[in-house]
Amino acid sequence: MIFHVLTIFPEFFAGPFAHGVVKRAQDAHLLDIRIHNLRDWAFDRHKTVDDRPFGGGEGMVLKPEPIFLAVESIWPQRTPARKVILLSAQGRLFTQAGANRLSQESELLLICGRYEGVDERVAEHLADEEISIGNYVLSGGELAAAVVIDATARLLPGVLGNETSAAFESFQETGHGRGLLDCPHWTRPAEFRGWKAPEVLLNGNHEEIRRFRRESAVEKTGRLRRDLVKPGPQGGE
Ligand code: 9D3
Repeated sequence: MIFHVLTIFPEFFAGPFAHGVVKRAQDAHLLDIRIHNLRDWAFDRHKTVDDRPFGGGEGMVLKPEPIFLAVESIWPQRTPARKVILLSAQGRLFTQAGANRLSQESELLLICGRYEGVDERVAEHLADEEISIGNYVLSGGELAAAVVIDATARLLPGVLGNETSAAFESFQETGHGRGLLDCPHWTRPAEFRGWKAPEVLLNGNHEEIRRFRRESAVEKTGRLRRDLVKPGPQGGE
């Protein structure tokens, strides 16, 4: 899978993709991440990519011209298989289902918003989708792009050893049932600073272990993620 990333901070991406699963996927040629500097498509003396918002107000807005030119030069032929995604705070919420869907694509171009936002003509006439990674304010789309790429890349066949996507379905949710958090985990030492790992996990009774894991997943989901158990008002923090 190929990811293009359009950004005014190309250096930002040296870190997030240089380690772990995403690094290995690139080394194995299962994943190719191409970073593009938006300023390469700004042709005035100062390589201007932003301007003041019409109607007044705080901050600056990314101009449409460099963004359209960049996408049209990265993809001179726009096919339905080449989807453009705008990362913005106003986008549709990115979820695991969204990662699954994107992992079926062969080539994506992610546009990272910055400043107060991006000229709306990009969302209306260039991007196929507008995505946000959560209900909090970031200072730009770069961290969001790294999140989307990480969550999507680890689903690609071969990346985690999930060779067939069918076999991987059962991998996605733990065996504890859909919509629950994963169960808590412990490792050695069996006792650390007086805190003991649950005895049941040490006794080798796999039926009991399965029941304990399911119950602890249900308990923790209810305590930390009531929203996954039942809808309704509940403060996040
Ligand atoms: C509430 C007025 N503005 C904040 C002072 C709106 C705003 C503009 C620009 C909020 C965020 C941003 C920059 N954020 C992104 O580009 C962004 C983002 C995010 O802020 N949250 C979650 N996902 C994303 S994806 C891109």
